[in-house]
Amino acid sequence: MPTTKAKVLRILEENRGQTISGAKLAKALNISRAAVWKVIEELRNEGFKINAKANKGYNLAESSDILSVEGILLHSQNSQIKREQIHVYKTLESTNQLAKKMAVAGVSHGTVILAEEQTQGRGRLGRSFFSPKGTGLYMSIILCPKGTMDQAMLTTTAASVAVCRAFSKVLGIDSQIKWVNDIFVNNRKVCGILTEALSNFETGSIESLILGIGINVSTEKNQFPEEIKEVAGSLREKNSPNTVSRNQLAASIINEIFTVYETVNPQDFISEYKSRCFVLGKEIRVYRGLDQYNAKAIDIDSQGALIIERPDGSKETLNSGEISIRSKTD
Ligand code: BTX
Repeated sequence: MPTTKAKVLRILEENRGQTISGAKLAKALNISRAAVWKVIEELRNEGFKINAKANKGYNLAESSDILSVEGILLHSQNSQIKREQIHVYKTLESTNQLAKKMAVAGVSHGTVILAEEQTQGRGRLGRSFFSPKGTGLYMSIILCPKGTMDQAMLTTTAASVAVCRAFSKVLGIDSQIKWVNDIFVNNRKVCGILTEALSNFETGSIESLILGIGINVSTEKNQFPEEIKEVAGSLREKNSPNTVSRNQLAASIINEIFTVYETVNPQDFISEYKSRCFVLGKEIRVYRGLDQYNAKAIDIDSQGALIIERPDGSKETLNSGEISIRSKTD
């Protein structure tokens, strides 16, 4: 059941930018005007930009961009996602970490965890993901597939395509994929995806997949730590006229992920993955554990694995690992 605060927020979100009188809110929710005022103050304290005009009422500013269950539900066309499956936090060490705990505790397929900031955002291979407050989207989706590790790889591939589709639909931004699952806009990494699997050791089957998605939405260039300044980028500049909220972007990504996840024929999204994958045809350096070597990226197979050709002409299929594109001088 939504709380009174959630109900007030929903009405404000539905009427974003428009002023609604305290009396109207009070009547719609069957509470007193004083109770409305109290809830508005609580929301303001949480960071929502709510303007109050004497004798007119309240309005949620177009520029208010705080993550909320209400905001996500409002933009979510996916009837599968239920209010109780969306969890929004101010701060977490890592959304993937909490998602794992929740998956072990048995939460349902489709549960989503988001945070305004992560203090220990995780990347792949023990790396970290810079996750500053309020300017990014850091979320984890718990999926309970019925299958093996192959499907885990395919799910990651599908998620990359889903994120690109959402960027295109809600922001009109064209994005490219660097195998395995980094998303680039204007040659800069704006998104990383970390998929972690919880498997049953006895049967070898996957009990749940944690799909972690980190996006720099409006993190400014000078905010990024020195070591990633030349690589990292954001979807939009701070204060840009683009009024798409992070709630809207999150809802679109969730929606696209469920759509591709349920695709009967994976080749539909594999072909899109390939067309967005900018490493194909390029000379690359492959890093696998302690081993590293040169190769050429040739193709993506039906499971999302990278097919490479080594200088001696032999071909190899990479199911995991790390690559970088070589410059002519490497
Ligand atoms: P990755 O290992 O491919 O990327 C991490 C590497 O990318 C870092 O070593 C650094 O070089 C660079 N990097 C770090 N932070 C950023 C950033 N904000 N933007 C661009 N480049 C960066 C990619 O791992 C997977 C990242 C998943 C992050 C999500 S956020 C929600 C979920 N929770 C969690 O802890 N992780 C996932």
